[in-house]
Amino acid sequence: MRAIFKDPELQRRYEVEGYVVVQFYSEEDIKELKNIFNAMSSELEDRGFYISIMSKNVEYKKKVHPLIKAIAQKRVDDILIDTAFVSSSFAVKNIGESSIFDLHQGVTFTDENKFETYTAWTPLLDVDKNNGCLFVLPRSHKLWKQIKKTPDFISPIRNIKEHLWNKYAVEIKMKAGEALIFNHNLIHGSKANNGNTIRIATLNALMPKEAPLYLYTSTNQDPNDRELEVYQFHKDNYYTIDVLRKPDNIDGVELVGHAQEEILTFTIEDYDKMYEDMLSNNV
Ligand SMILES: O=C(O)CCC(=O)C(=O)O
Repeated sequence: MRAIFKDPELQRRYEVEGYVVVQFYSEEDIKELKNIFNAMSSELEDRGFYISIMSKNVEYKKKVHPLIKAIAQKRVDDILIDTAFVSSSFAVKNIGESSIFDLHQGVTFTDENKFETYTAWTPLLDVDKNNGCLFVLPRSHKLWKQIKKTPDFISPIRNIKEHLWNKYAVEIKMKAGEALIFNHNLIHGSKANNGNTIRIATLNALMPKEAPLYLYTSTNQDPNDRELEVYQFHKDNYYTIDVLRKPDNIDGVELVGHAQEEILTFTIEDYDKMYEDMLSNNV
C-alpha cells in the first residue's frame, strides 16, 4: 500500500499502531464548527449516540458535509498525501449510558486489498474516558481482513467485546482540535458520556484520491445467501446515502459487481492467539 502521511515518522507510527494523534483544527475552526453544529442541531435525532450521516434528512447532509470538509481540507492537504473525502459528519454523544458506541471497525468503502481507508476523528472539546474519548486496540488493524458491509455487518468480535475492552483497549485522551487519524480496520469504540456537556466531534472519512469508492451491501434476509452487491460512486455524493438501503437511487451510482460476505466468529483464544502471532512475527 502506498504511504498516506507526508511525514515518514507519522507514517511509520500509523503503520505499526494503526493510528496517530495530530493537531488538526485551530481555535477559530472549532468556533466555526460549533456554530455550524448549533445552527443545524435541530436536524439531529435525540439519541444517545448519533452520526449526522445517519440522518434521514438528505438536505441536512448536503449542507453539513461540505461545511465540515471545507474546514478540514487545509489540514488534510498539509498532513496527508492525495486524499479524498468520503463523508464529513458530526459524531454526537449525549450525556448518559445510552451514548456508548461499542467496539467496532469502519465499513469497507474501497478494495482493501489495494487501498487503505482512514478516518480523522476530532473532538471539539477536551476528552478523556469520562466524557467520550475514543478507545483503540493498537495494532488490531493488522489481524485479519474481510469485507465489512453495510448495514448489519456481523462482526467477528461480537462475542468477545468485554475481553477486548479489558485486555487491549487504550484510552486516547485528546485536546479539542486534535485529530485521531486511524486505519479503518482498527478496532475502536467509545464509552458513555458521563461528563456534564454533550460531546461533539467531527468524523472525516478519507481515502486515497486514486481509489474507487464502493459500497458493499445486501438487503437479502436469507442467512445462507451471503452475496453482496457492490456499488461504485462516480460522483462525490457518498455522504447522501441512507445507511439502511441500497444506494441505487443516488446520481452517478453504478452496480459494478458482486462479492461474497464472509462470516467470521472469534473466540477469546482465537483473538489472543492472532494477536500473539502478530507480535512474534513482528508484522
Ligand atoms: O464518536 C464516537 O464516539 C465514536 C465514533 C466512531 O467510532 C465511528 O464513527 O466509527
